[in-house]
Amino acid sequence: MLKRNICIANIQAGYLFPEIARRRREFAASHPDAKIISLGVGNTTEPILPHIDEGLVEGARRLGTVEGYSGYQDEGLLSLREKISAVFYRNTFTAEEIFISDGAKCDIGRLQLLFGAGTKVAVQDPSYPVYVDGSVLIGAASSWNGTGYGGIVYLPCTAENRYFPDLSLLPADALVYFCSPNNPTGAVASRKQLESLVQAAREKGCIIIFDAAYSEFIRDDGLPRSIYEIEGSKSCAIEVNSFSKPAGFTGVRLGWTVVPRDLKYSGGESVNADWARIAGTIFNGASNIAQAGGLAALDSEGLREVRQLTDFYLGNAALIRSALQALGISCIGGDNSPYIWACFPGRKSWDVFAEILETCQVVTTPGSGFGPAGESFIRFSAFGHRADVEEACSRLSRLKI
Ligand code: PL4
Repeated sequence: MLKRNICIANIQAGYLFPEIARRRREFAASHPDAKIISLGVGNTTEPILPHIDEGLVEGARRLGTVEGYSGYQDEGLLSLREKISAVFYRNTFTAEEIFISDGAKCDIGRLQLLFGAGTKVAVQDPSYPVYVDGSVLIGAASSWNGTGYGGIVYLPCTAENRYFPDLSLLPADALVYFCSPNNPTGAVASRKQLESLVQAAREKGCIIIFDAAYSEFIRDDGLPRSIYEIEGSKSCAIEVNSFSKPAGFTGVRLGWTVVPRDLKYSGGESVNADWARIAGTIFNGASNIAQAGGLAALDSEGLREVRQLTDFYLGNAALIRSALQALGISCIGGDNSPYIWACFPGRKSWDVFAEILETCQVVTTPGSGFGPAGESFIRFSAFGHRADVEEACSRLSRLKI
């Protein structure tokens, strides 16, 4: 018989979001009349807007014609890679530096193959659980010690440091995950902060995996949307991004990863060449229908729809944030991000999660699921129909804070 992979044995309990779904199902089974509203998982709810939808439909229609048919597209449509470079990076990358994916999460998982089991990993604490769980699965982190995983360096992001980590804690030669706008805190790093991150990474021989999945929610023009706005970042950063939230593609599945040619390992080898090798070996490309939709999302009408959709969710976020503030609950986020991070001092996150579910029949996400520094926090997601969000906000007043 084969032995179980020790990395899987090391991983703690269930993945956060299925665990929330399990508790929701359990509550629904014992409260069959409850009208449960989810402000939990960050899953889009609004229909894909017409121009982008037509791009998808047209992409599917073309497959039914001799002239328009296409098969495997391993590295992604050239036109889409060029369009991404033009729209997001002022044409500063060649198509060979942009890799089309089936979503940011999938590439976040695969990227660790570049570095392997012995890699030191540093994460913002709290952070999107895939960074840590993915590191455990590849063997870069060891077993759970009660508050965190051995081998992971947690960089606390708290009210005291205004949700930007103390970079003196960053170890040398580490892979560092950084997400801005941040999931779950909703904090957005300033240009100065990202400059200090890039400087620290370069000095310490680190590589940053910059997760920009929420960049289209930034409304403050002074805030950077990409790590590549920072000088020197091409030699120390990979960026992942996604069509999921800006275009409503959570179910369609489309994203991209930028691996600059300037990025090198300590031995001088090209990270870009290795990523092309890995992607070519274990990934067969994103759906060509999804890519047609992605192209539509990046022309002028598509970008207008992206703005309309993200404005809608930001409108939800503003409602949630003011409902919480009216109750005297201190929170951040929600202005340049679809997440609101609310503090319940002295309480356990899972207890507050249970209380909000019981009292308001609203599903949230417990902050402790994002890391030790998330304890006593609750994340509210702004992805929901407007009427549901309004109803959830009015029910929150039932809480006895
Ligand atoms: C639930 C910082 C959501 N089942 O859709 P993708 O793969 O292009 O992007 C996923 C992603 C990447 N980076 C960040 C994210 O927050 C997300 C999506 N996160 C959330 O509620 O935190 C959806 C989570 C999904 C999952 O496990 O990712």
